[in-house]
Amino acid sequence: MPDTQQSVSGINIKSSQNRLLIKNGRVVNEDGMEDADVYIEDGIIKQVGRNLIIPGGTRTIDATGKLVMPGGIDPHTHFELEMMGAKTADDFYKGTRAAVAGGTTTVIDFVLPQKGQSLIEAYNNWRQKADSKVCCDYGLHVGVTWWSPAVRREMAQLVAEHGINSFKMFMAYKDAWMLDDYELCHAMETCAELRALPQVHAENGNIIAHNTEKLLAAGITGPEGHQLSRNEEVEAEAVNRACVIANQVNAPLYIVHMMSKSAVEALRLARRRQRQPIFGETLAATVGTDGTHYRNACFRHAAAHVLSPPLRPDPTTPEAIVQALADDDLQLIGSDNCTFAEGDKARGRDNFAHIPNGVNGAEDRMAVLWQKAVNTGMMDPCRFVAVTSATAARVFNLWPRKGVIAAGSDADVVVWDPRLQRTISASNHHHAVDFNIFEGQNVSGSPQYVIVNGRVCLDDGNLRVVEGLGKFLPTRADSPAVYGAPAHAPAAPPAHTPHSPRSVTSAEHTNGTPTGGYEELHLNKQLESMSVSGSGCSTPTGRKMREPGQRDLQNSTFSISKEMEGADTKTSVRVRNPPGGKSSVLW
Ligand code: URQ
Ligand code: ZN
Ligand code: ZN
Repeated sequence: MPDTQQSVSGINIKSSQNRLLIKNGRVVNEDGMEDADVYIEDGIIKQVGRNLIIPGGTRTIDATGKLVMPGGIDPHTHFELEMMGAKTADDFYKGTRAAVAGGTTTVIDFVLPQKGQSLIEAYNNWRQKADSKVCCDYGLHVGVTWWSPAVRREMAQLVAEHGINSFKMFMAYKDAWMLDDYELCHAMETCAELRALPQVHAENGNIIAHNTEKLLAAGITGPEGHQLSRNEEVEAEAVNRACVIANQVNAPLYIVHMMSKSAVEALRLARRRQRQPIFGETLAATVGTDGTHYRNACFRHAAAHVLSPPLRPDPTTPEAIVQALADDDLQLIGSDNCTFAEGDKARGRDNFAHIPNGVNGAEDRMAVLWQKAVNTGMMDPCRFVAVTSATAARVFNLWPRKGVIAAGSDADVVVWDPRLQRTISASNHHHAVDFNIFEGQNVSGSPQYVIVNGRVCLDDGNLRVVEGLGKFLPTRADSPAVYGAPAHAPAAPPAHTPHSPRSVTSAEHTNGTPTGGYEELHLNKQLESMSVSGSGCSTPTGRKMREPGQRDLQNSTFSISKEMEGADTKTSVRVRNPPGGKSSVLW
């Protein structure tokens, strides 16, 4: 079909492009798979099923042998970000173009105000940078990079008036964006009061600053110093501390870019003991490469891998992280796409602490995970959909508009060819940099078609994005995945119950009556939370995170090869995996 529409201004997509039928594919959602056709009209999925009645003139895509999945949601990007004296190479056009090429149809970027800057002003700047450029829908998190009563008021305004439901706090980047523990308490508590989700970058910024001074004084100035200044312990300590702070102020928590086995272990323990949910996000970089690259003799190569927290030299890390994703010890995978040109990375040639932090990942996130997780049999396609799309939609309150193939949802769809082989390379990727941290990796499985709001933007491998096609997605606070059932639901206690300490009366002092004050309340909460502890994450209302719409990894077995080859004649398969999410995948 010829492409007739390249600009979104006065959009006038041909009527045949308004109607699309994806036929003969296998629809994959987080909770199961079925052989079904998908009919799309005017950017919305209208029907999913067999023997659909379709108007004439509808374009048909034959998805025989392909998987039809919800478009990816990348919960962590940095497009057009200025940091460490440089600006990221991928702007909102090039970054979302790369994301769409890889099967991602929604990104959530971070507004990062400078210390002292108005959060609203920074938010408006981001909207201005993004709105006319994005090739797919996007949402925003806002960084709380300094603290004052004015910041608190602006957080409330952002939630009430600007569609923000998550705020990122930094425990690293001392003297730039870092908050101390007192400020973290206030910021997380404010999030809980607003029923927004606090996010943290978990690394101990003071230890990093101290280690950096010592390394530089010892003459270690190259990129290997970056990793040495912030080892696993530095990350794991901050993960634990962030969880403790969240627990103290009775807030849920989302930990971004978890990079190490130690950090995941700290998270696993915290998820067991805490009442409020904690979500762990890892990155494509973490599962797709490792920290041995910091020792590469070529500065350009090593510096291109610098991000924070760093990649780990322990070669067992990528597989352990994939396993954690499969086991629900981690819940999401993002890209943290934050690309810098070679010249900008070179700012740190004589001092690793000046190398701008960030790597690519928006384009290859899904293919890299598919290769490492599904092709190895560690994860089935449903869990793949959960960690690349559906869980982000739930956590950030975009579900079921996004993250699911269902009638009524936005037509953000990937037709995934599990047999499509390609080699990842900077020579053919769509990022604005000439380096790719996954260079030379062969992957089997990539998108053949990517549909963004009903428009075919990757068409049998040909990328035809439209600058400005995407829209800003306001995200409502009080996400049910974070704060439990809506307030009107019966029998659910308020999800966020602030501690209500009261002072001891003089009568109680004299006769020794138990006070029922803060400590007792706190203990009761801990006892209650123990009663719902287990492998899954529990919501504040005490129910398990996994709901009817979500699959249960603990009870599933699955063989995709049989399904795809048609050996099994069932048209609908509920996925069943043994504990640990293992499945036998034999392509
Ligand atoms: O810390 C981050 O998320 C951004 C600002 C920089 N990228 C990175 O190194 N992770
Ligand atoms: Zn960060
Ligand atoms: Zn980031």
